[in-house]
Amino acid sequence: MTDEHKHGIKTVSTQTGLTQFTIRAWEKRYAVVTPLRTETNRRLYSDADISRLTLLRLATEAGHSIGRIANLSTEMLLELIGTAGTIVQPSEIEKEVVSQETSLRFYIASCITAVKQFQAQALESTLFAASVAFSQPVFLEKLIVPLMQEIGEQWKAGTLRIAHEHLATAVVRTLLGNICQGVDVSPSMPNLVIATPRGQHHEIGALIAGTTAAAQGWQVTYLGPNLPAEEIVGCAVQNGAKAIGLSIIYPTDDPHLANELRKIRRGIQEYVALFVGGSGAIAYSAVISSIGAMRISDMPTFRTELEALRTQQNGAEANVLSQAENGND
Ligand code: B12
Repeated sequence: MTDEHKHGIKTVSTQTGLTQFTIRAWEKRYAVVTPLRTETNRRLYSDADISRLTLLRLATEAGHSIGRIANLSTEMLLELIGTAGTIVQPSEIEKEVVSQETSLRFYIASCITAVKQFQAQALESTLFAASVAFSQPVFLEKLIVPLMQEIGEQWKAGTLRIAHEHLATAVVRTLLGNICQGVDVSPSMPNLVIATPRGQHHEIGALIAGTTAAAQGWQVTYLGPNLPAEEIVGCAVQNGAKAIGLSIIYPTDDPHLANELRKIRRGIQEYVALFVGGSGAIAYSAVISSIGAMRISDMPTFRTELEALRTQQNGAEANVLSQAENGND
């Protein structure tokens, strides 16, 4: 048995949206995936198997017969589904190089279709398949962000209802929360507290920042949206956090927010870094720079800053502590 093969058929059924009967039938007739077997003959599947089965479900739902597509590679399946229902012969597909953009467009379109039909499980399994198919930065920045933006645009235009947006947000929130908290991090790694300040209710950006930091090895404490300064500070102090990440999206003219940010800065040690990101942060640039916080405008910069902080941190903290000890003498 390998580490990759860890999912029982029940989990695979939930994740892919296929019944256990269909999974067994496709395996037997078409060998679409080959699960490992335990000593007691239970099937065990890998993440890649789940991704493949999800694509096969999407392709069959798009009208392709399983018998004709069962042997296609994952890339070919993506291309097939991207061709709006035309059955392309494998030999033709092989000639094509499937670009990442095509795959991303397909996944986003599949997600929007699932949202429009209120199919939470299909949305979940499509996103899960994408999270396996792409690297984490690509999954977060080129799929989740544009997907949420598209949902926002369609909501504004009236082609999606508030209920559609709520369903999508609930699924994305749970998925990112699981990824963020599920990363195996060494206890010796520094702690980062992530939240959105009081009055800020949009939390997906904060979750993306948390997930990004967790992937860099940080221990992330995700507190969720709309938190008073005292609560963020209380958590950061108790955890001995080395950094705090805040997300600001909307509103961009809150008269109380500057004071909340100042309270957070005053409540934490000087060596604790304060990062502020999100599309609305620019509106608070003046206060962000006046309190020595860092406004982050993209995720690559966040990754670079986190890495620099992680390597510098030990020395800086030791200095502050030794100064404090000298002062106490
Ligand atoms: C989901 C959603 C909601 C949900 C939020 C639920 C939740 N739990 O998060 C709910 C229903 C609550 C909501 C409510 C409202 N919303 Co809304 N919402 C959205 C939507 C569709 C998605 C938000 C989102 O997740 N975006 C995707 C994230 C991933 O992008 P991002 O936040 O910019 O983050 C990126 C970066 O900025 C960065 N980042 C973000 N935070 C941080 C933090 C750190 C530390 C770092 C390093 C980086 C970083 O990371 C991300 C990746 O690059 C957006 C559409 C959109 N374009 O975003 C509208 C949107 C933000 N909402 C909007 C509006 C108008 C509202 C309401 C006023 C609607 C209403 N009439 O009631 C209310 C306001 C609620 C309130 N009290 O504040 C507008 C805002 C327009 C504006 N800027 O002026 C938008 C843009 C929709 C639109 N097209 O009009 N909304």
